[in-house]
Amino acid sequence: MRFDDSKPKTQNPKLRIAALAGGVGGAKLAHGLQAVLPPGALSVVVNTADDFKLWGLHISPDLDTVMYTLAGVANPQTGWGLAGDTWRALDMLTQYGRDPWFRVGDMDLATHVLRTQLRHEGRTLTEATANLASSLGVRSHLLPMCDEPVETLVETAEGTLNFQDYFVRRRHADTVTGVTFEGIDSARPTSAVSEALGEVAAIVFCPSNPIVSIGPILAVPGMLGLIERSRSVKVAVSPIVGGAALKGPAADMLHTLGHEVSPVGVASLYAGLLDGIVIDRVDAALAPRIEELGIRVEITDTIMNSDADRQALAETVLHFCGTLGAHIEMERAEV
Ligand code: FO1
Repeated sequence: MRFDDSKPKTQNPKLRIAALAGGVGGAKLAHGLQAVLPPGALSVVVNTADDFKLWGLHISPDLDTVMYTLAGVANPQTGWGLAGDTWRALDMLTQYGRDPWFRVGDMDLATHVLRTQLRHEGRTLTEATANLASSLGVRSHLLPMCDEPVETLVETAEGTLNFQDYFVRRRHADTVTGVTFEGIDSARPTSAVSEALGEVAAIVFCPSNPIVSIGPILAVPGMLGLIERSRSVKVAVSPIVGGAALKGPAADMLHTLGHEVSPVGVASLYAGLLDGIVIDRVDAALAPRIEELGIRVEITDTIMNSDADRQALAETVLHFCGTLGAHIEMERAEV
């Protein structure tokens, strides 16, 4: 069994790209980037603050969403879980009188069982992830943001809720008045993450929720310094299009936490870190306000309904990085 697969291996570091991603939206762009870049050129740093324990298993929803998407085996309807999965284990739990509120499929269960076993054997989350991803044939480097446990907690009128409790069990219906990342003070970027963000041509902030998906990655002590010191071009793709989120509760959360629900609000959250931001055509009129923040703007179609959309957006992002000074080598995408 090999556990060193998390190290970026492409020869020339200038040709490497790092992406920061949460779940479904981030996974789609990462998939497009993987398709247009040479094998091994992409490292994806993934949020792990959504991780939690269920039925005694270590579940890493965002890592699994990105892993299944990059492996081409994700459920196309939900974006999370596996295509063609079945629910017999959950049916059995129901027979035992338990509430299977978190829909773990039978094949997905194997991922959580093996991750939990690898962790019990003393492997870090980074090592366990590399093992799972390489077994599925993922040709990019899938990197947890840190190896220490971090847990997103949301403040609501019902009290403080664990993220999955808020997001899945309660269907993100509660108004969020605060967000904290428990355990973040003890977290550190892993050596694989430091290396991946160090000498790269570009760092891409995927269109994931800026508060609860990209937010925890940036909150890991030392992460901002790594990004700031990296001499790469830094570009984000706005997850807010026409005043709404591409998926999930990002728009409501931005609003209740006092941010503008627009690409301007997203750009303001990342201000000081970004060279550029890619926004949707429907938000074109906002470009001058973003440029006032010292952030260059690229306008394109950002909704990814197909593999072709993912690759087209990835190519636009990489060309934009090129106009901002990054040297990037693409290869013809496999469709
Ligand atoms: N999201 C849901 O909305 N409902 C589910 O039952 C659910 C199950 C699930 C199982 C495994 C997995 O890896 C992800 C799963 N997700 C589910 C998605 C996930 O919890 C969220 O999308 C992310 O945490 C937010 O990025």
